[in-house]
Amino acid sequence: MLTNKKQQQLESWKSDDSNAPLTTNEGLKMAEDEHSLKAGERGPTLLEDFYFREKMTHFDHERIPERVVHARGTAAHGIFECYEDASDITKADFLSEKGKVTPVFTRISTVAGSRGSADTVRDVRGFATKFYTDEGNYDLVGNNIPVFFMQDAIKFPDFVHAVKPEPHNEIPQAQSAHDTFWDYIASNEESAHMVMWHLSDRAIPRSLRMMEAFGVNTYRFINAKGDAHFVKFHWKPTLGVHSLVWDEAQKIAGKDPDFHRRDLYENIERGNFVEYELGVQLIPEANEFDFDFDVLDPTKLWPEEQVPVRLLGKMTLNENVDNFFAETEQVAFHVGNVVPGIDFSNDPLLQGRLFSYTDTQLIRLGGPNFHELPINRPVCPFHNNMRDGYGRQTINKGPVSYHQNGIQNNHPAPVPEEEGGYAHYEEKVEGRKVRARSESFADHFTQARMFWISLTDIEREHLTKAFSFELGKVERKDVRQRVVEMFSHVCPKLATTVARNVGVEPPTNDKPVETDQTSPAVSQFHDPIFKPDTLKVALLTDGSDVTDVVNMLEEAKLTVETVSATQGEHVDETFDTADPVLYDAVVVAHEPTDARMNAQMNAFVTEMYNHYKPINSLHPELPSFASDAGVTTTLQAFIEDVAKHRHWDRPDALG
Ligand code: HDE
Repeated sequence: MLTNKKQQQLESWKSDDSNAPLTTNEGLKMAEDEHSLKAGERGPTLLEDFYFREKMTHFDHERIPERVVHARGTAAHGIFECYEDASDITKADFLSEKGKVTPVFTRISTVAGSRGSADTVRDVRGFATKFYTDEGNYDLVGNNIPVFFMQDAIKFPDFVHAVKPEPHNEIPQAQSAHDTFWDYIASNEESAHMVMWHLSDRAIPRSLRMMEAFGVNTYRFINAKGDAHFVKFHWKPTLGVHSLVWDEAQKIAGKDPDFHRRDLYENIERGNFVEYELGVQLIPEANEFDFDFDVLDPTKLWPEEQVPVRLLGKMTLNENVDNFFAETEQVAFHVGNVVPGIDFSNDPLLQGRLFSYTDTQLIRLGGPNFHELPINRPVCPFHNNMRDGYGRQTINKGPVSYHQNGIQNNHPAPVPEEEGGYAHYEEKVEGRKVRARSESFADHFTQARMFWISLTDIEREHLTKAFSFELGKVERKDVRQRVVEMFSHVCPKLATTVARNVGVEPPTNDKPVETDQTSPAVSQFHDPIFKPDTLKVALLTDGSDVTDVVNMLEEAKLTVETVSATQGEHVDETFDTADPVLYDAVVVAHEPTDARMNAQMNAFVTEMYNHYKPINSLHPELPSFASDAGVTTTLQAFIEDVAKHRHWDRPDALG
């Protein structure tokens, strides 16, 4: 098991209770934990029972508010390794030396659902990383979609109210397919670009290990000479970008609501460590106005063809948490946690986020000392004159808690910039105080259309279906009509198809916004990475030994589970506990032993077919399919098919 500086720090906070006597929180050993103290065996419980009181009081208080957004998440520890000295663009120390290793903790989340909601809902995924650098904690708090629903943070509470379950009946959970979300969209055209991504397959990832992530907001890099670049951050998964299909995603939400967190946890436990490369897009400050979008507008991406991504290093998630609450739940990210060499831009969404993250931790984690929780502590020393408050742990010595002071020779003392002290970038700013938005933020459809016309046919088909599903769930006809009208500016044909599917009039507008600009990089099929590694195969057997087949598949780095009618020595799951939606591919190893098993196998394989997944049969009896795309009879051919994930050339598939 790998350890790092942060892991070592956390060790001192860990408690191994496995062989320990039971005590109170004061350390008193207890002789009993079955019965409360009573006046007589059938009598009332006595107030004197300090252990009962302590146990019950602690229990009564063991819930904290869930995150107002991103409540459902999962996390892992890891390391970030720097590829090269990037001091030409930033003086950030963790990016200054080839091979330099920094401990990290990454939490990946859905946005709208509550803590107990399902993993595979259609939603944006949050992707927040805390780098425990030698210069203090740096938090990169991003999403798996490169743009956002709005341009100004003041609209965030409205948007979140609209997407969350409706307030009168708390329905639906973790879904955008309802009236208030789509009413918000139709009333706020700046969301058009983000909605196109939200309806794309990016919003239903196959695995948290197989999605890109983005910093979204525009930040600044500053080097030691004081040169500044605008910067956008990217995470690129080494397993490639892959998605579920919608029918499958919905079924998984019931069959295994923990599908994504289980996949992440189990793969790390198996030693299949999870890798993402960190990249940056850079625009020198001098070129701020050279683009047909405003570099500060968070509803716009910087096409990778115009501003290439430079890779700076790789993150490897290699260790699961020991305790979900202490680590995953109590971790507190903040976009304002930066290190020298990284600064902010005037992106109005980012500016608002800078306020919100500390503010929300104060209520969620109960006071101003959340930075002292083990998971949040930096690995470098920290000293200042902030004192007291709920749950304070540090025991500051001496009489001084103020600056300037003479008693301690003015310590803790500020550090000059040349010696590593953080100094804000001295951007010149002037303007009138106005509640307004720049005219350069006014175009809401060009990049939405650019996204649409850059997708492959399959992606466009999925997006059209997603639109029809989502709007199909909207009860108010006028909302459906307004959405169709709005998206006619992206593509009148798309809007007309959706209008027909959801029973409203075709849009009156028949001309899309004028652009033929494409950005092939936005398609997840552009330059795809296809590997069989870690994909999960169901091996349908009659219960007998299939070690040879398992070995061969595992040699190809696949994960294999045997499925049969009943539990047994060579069986991992039964047809009762397994389900085709939980696997990437299926091998039928044996003939069914009876009619019931025949029906179970056929149902299993047919579902895999409907979701475009590779199918292999080592015996000739298979249901007959109209297309043999991704249907093989040798394991070698099957492994190649699995690497490709889905086989779309199945016109009769229902998924
Ligand atoms: Fe967040 N966001 N956000 N957000 N966000 C929170 O902070 C907020 C935005 C993101 O795993 C909250 O600790 C505002 C964009 C992630 O713990 C809160 C605005 C992006 C996480 C908050 C945004 C994000 C959060 C809730 C608009 C992608 C989960 C709990 C101006 C770049 C972090 C918390 C974790 C969490 C505010 C928009 C990413 C309320 C005001 C854009 C990944 O502070």
